[in-house]
Amino acid sequence: MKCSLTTIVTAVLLIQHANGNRIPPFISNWWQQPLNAAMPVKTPKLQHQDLPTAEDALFGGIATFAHLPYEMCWQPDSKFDIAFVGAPFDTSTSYRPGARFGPSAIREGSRRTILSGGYNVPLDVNPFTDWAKIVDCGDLKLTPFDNERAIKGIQLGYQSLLYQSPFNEKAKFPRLITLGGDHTITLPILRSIHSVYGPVSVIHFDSHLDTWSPYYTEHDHNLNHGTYFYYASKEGLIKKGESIHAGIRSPIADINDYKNDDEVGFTRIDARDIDDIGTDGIIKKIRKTVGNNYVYLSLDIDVLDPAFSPGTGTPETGGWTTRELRRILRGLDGLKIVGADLVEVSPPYDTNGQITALAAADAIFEILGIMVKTPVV
Ligand SMILES: [Mn+2]
Repeated sequence: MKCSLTTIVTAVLLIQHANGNRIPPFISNWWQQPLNAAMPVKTPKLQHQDLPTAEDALFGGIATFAHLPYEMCWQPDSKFDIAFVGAPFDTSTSYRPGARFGPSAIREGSRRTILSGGYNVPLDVNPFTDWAKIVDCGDLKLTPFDNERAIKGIQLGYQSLLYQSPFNEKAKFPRLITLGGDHTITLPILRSIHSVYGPVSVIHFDSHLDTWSPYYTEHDHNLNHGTYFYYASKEGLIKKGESIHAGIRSPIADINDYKNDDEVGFTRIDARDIDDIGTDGIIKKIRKTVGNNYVYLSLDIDVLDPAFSPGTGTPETGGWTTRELRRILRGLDGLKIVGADLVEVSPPYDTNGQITALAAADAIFEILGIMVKTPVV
């Protein structure tokens, strides 16, 4: 059969944005560039300013978090204040795998956010256009065949970013927001964080304790997404008694699990506590626990009820809503957040409405806002 294929697709968005003067130079240089520089030469009727820019491409382009510029962050001359990095690792998962696809899912879930439209009303900040240079470094390269190698790879990759120069004098070290990945990734991250800040308070949003002691031996072979805090505590990476879980509700063997959790060094807020003390009571308890310490914030998306985050490895009913979680996160405004991760997004179990990916992206939007508002020096 003879076919004639003559399909011509031309789509040019003639939208001009006139708010460039609010954008710091390191961003405006990037996002006001025409997407196709060759276009004006061949189409004389179009003016440069009529051409579509990256800002117009809400649903186009290669996904970075919130359309942030992609940066080759491991290059020696790379400078940034806050960077996103993906850790696509899920081979220490105990139940449903798939979180290796979390980083790309979260970036897809963040497409709705654009840099100039990123004003956070309750926090009164647009994190993207404030003082900080924020970039997306892409993902760490992690093998699924050798967990020990992958865990070392996370620490190596993360730590080398941590020691890059900040772009702005307001920061002493760059700060990273890691997109997981199963929760095991938090251990090599905390090892890196410790090399800069010493022991830190951890604010851990999760339905699970993740402090369980290894069942069989003390070797790293039993390092998994339910035991990493046991190791972190044992290695002296966290401030014992000044770290806290929020949203706990998973099944436990018996009350000894909580006793073990006490020994590992955590205070607990159960998910159901919200019925008695509300979001404000939860915020107060978190702030009282961590005080003025350096804080590492680790957020397992299963802290949300599965109605709001079905796409996760180990869902537990009876969790918080997205609105409640976002309010609690904003309540941490002013704390010295030295780094954060959002883990356990498993897109194979998400809906085709991307509920989980959206919740993850928006939770990060709140965290990013408070990180920008409070530089850590
Ligand atoms: Mn969990």
